[in-house]
Order: sequence, then structure tokens, then C-alpha cells
Amino acid sequence: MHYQEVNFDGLIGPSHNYAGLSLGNIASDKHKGEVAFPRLAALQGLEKMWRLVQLGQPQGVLPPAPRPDIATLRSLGFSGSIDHIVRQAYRTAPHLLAACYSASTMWSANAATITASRDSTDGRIHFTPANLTTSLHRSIEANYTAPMLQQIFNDQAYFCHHPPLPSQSNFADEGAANHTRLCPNHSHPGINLFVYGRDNSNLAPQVYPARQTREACEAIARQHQLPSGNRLLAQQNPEAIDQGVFHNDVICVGHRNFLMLHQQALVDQEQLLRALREQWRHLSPGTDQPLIITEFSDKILTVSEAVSSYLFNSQLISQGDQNMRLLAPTNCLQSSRVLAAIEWLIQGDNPVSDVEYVDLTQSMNNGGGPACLRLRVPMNDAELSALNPAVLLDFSLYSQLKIWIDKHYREELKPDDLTDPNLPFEIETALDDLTNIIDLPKLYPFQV
Ligand code: SUG
Repeated sequence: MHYQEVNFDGLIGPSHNYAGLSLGNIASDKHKGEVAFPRLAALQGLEKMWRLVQLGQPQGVLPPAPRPDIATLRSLGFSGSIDHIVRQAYRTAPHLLAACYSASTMWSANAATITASRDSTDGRIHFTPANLTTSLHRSIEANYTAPMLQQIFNDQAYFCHHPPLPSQSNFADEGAANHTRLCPNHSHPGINLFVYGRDNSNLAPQVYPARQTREACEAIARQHQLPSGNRLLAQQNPEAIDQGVFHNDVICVGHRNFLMLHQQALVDQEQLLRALREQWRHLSPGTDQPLIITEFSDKILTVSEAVSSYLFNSQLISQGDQNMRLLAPTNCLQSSRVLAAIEWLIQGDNPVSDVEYVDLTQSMNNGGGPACLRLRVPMNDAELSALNPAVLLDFSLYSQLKIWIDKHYREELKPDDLTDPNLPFEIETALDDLTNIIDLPKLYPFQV
């Protein structure tokens, strides 16, 4: 059976804005209060998805959450009409309104953790929506994300959906951004590398939050029926978190049999990589494909250069069986040191043979690069045909989404615009229209 990796990107929603909501995410803090360009943002995200299709990769689209999240505002004590709730919240607690307006479901790498059917004992693809408990604006996503994933991957013979982990600090979970599957090829069982930021020890960041716990990783591995030979846990270097590496995918990316990461990414990195190589040797069934690991030292790139360029948040795209293309954010073009690091990578003994740049500036300004915008699901042909086909991007869907974005999205969104009484209704109309395009007629609460 033939397996391939399918990327599902979060469609960037009409309320995309810069509210400075994410402690420890340097870009989010830096761009707080700036004017956002939702239409441009959504088009940039869509162009990246379309580029993947042109590169021969199957690509899916995940619809945005409805915003503002009126149910959450009501649960926080605001009442009356939508217009009244929004005005009241803006006047008395603008940070709550901003959280409930965030378009953060765009970063689908945080939507869930996925286990491939080649790795789980029951042979199904497993999904656990991330509880995202560390920040309010992200913690309200799972209410929407869980049923949305169930509607798209709606066949229990192939897909097994778990509830998010308990919303409690010990189980803080940020999804696939802290999970990497390494495998000889997608048709072969692989090793699931789970990276957490804190456990019960004293080893934890001092300045910024560690958003993923060891207990969350362990619980997901249990839920997903992952045999011990197919998983490995590692701790993120707390000093890297304190320099702005709020998810592992800001400093590490893997694809198939290749892993690239900064030398400061993990605690006891040398030992961990040794364990990973050892596990690879014992993969069952065995493989003659080598596991290739490229580490970037500080000399090549510092952690802070990795954070400002988002080089490690690139996507690695298979080009045939051996080569990979690095799909990097255009921010990398701003630094000659980063460009030299990319050249060093391409010249090195690894599968990366070339680089291409994608402009995702609108998302990047909130700390979301190419890899943040996608959720990877390894799938075989039967699994692929069991999901809602209307979310798979082809030229027709791409063209329809472009027209939809042009029709419904505002060009600009300033912090004050969140009080505009028309905005909630504009978004509702847009999302209602979207559900016809992607054939999910009962997706949103206002539709049931
Ligand atoms: O959780 N930014 C997101 C960015 C997520 C990036 N995802 C990955 N690395 N996979 C976050 O910090 C900023 C929103 C604001 O400030 O308006 C924000 O939520």
C-alpha cells in the first residue's frame, strides 16, 4: 500500500490581527497593535498551499474557527446582544475581546497530534486535538477543532479521534509542533519523537512558559497505542525556550529519514541523538535507509538567528525518493548569515538539494512560519479517499477560495476595529459561504 504525507493547512481567518497575546513568542510581542492585513494574510497562506500542490504534494484545507468566540465571552460574564457583548468587552476587558477574536486556528501544527496508521497498534490514524492550555486565546480552539477534525476525517474504520487532554497545567499540550515522525519512507513504521518543555524536575525555562509537558506526551503516546519501539521522548533546552523557541518546530524539523536541528535544541542532545540512532537500527521491520541528522552549531547560526529567521520552521518537501526541497520563509533572505547557513545545508551530506522561499509575512509577524501553518497526516490511498474530498486543494478549490477571500475579507484590521459592530456579521457571512465551498454545511454553531 502506498503512503504519503498530506499537509492540512489552517485557512487564515478574516479576523487576523496583531494583539500581542503570546508570551514567549517574540514576533507576537514585537508586532502587537500593528495594522494587520487579513486579505493579504489569507492569500499568502493559500499561495503556500497551492505551491505544495504544484510541487506534487497532496494538500488539504482546514477552515478557520468562528470569531469572535461569543460563547466564551458569555461564559466570562458578558451578556446581551452580540453588539453589546463586544462593546462591553472592549470597554472593560479588551484583552478578553482580543483573545476571543484571534485567528490563531491558522497555525494548524498546534491543532492536534497525529499518529500514522503504520505506527499505531490498531492500524488507524489517531488524532488528539491540543488543549493549548498555556494561553487563553489558544485554549478556546479545541472546542472548535475537535468536531471540525471529526467532520473532515469522518470514518471510524480509518480514523480514531480522542478528546483533548485535561485542561490542567500538567497536561499542557501544543500538538504536532512538538512532534516529529521519522521513517525510512511513509509506507514504513517510524519513530515518533515527542519533545516537551517541562516535567517534574527543576529543569524548566525561567523567563517564558514551557508549553508542552512530558505527561502530555506520555498520555498521547498511550492514547494512540504507540509501541515503545516507535516513540522517543526528549526535553527542549530551557535556555532555548527563554530565547523565544516556544515550540520545538522553531528550532527543529524532520521529514522521512532526515532531521535538522540546532545544537542547542534539546537537553542532553548528544545522548538523545545516540538513542534515536539506536532506535532506528532496531526499527521493525528493519531498513537499509540511513537516518541522517544535521546539527547546526552556534558558529553556523545562533539560536536567536534561528528565532528571527524561522529557518527551522521551513517545510521539507520530498522531491522524488532521495531529495528534499527546503520551503523557507522569506525572512531568511534578510540575513547573510542565514543565507550562508542554508548554503551550508544544501552543500552538506543530507537530502536537502535546494531551497525556495515563501512570503508569509502576515503570519510570520505573529510567529507563524510555513511549518506552523500545516498539520501533517501520513495517509494511504484508502485513508485519503475516506476523508471529506471537498477540503483537498485542486485548481478549482484554489480558485474558489481566492474569490471567496477577495469577496469577504477586509484589507486592513486595526486593534480598534474589533469594536466595529459589523465585523462579527461579516465574518459569519463569510464562514457560512465557506461551508458551501468545502461541503461542511453544519460546521459552525450559527448553522445548527
Ligand atoms: O501560539 N501566535 C502563535 C504562533 C504559533 C506558531 N506555531 C508553531 N510554532 N507551530 C502562538 O504563539 C500570536 C497571536 C497574537 O499575538 O495576536 C499567536 O498566537
